[in-house]
Amino acid sequence: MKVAVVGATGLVGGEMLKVLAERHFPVTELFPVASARSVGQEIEYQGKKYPVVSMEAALAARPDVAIFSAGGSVSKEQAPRFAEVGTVVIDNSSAWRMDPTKKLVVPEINANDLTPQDKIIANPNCSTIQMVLALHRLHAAFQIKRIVVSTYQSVTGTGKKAVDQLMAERAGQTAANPAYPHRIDLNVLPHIDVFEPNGYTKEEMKMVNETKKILGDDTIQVTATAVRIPVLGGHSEAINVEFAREFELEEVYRLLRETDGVVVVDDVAQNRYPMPQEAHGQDAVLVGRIRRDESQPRTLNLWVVADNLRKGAATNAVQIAEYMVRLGLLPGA
Ligand code: 2RA
Repeated sequence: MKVAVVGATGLVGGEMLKVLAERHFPVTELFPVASARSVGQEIEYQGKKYPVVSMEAALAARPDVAIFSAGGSVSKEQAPRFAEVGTVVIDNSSAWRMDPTKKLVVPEINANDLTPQDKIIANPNCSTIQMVLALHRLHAAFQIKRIVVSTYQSVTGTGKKAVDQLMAERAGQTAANPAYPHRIDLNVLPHIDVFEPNGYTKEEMKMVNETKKILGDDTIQVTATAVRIPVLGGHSEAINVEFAREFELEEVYRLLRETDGVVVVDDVAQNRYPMPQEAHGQDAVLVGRIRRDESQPRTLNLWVVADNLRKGAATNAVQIAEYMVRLGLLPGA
């Protein structure tokens, strides 16, 4: 496979390269793409150095697959150009996620919807991926009515600038080029992405809208509060979910244990519950603190943690590419 990684010098791009190598994706030629100021730099992939190339050079090479993680405006403009030359684009930005003509895919849930006609495939938002992966088998069994979710998100979701800000503040310095409008170390910001006219942030509305699209059910009600915390390892979520049908807790445990990509970490007697430090570097979505909401019927509380750069971004994208290879849906397959 000829593979282009667009946004190769970013945090997610770096993780994409790591995950492609770890999962032995059949890369025959690699085109790491970044902005003009990075062209000519080298990146390492499986012990070999590759020059960072321009968008035009990658496009001219007509890769079989291009994994984009370079922001919405780049994707909006460039993904159709790659699709036109026959490349399958897997896009990690929000540009195409809610486009009704594009699939929004978490492979364990809806990869079966992919067809040879899908040339631009959207990778969902990190905080949505981990939530729907934890909930989709429960939805099939008990029918979700409403989700109330609060997130505790790692600064890696913002990118290198935010990691630098956190580390500078932790070292007692002021960040030269801060990513956030406030200090993040020793602080908590109820603000991720921009505010919308309805008072919610874009991140919160992504959780509302993407959940319905991935689970294929517009009746699911979702309300979200997305919060940035001074953590590096992964995103955490407190999820309160109300079902239409009654459930037994034993059945919930069984379904979660049987869910591909989910690991139940729930032994409070031993102080075992998911934490970002533990999720860091793993592909699994960790689920714990599983308990009935005693304040209302048919309602469950969960605590869900995942490495947002891996299952929340790179791993999910590479899994989509693997699926396309397996089904012979990539041009070079
Ligand atoms: C964040 N959800 O954590 C974003 C990254 N896609 O800011």
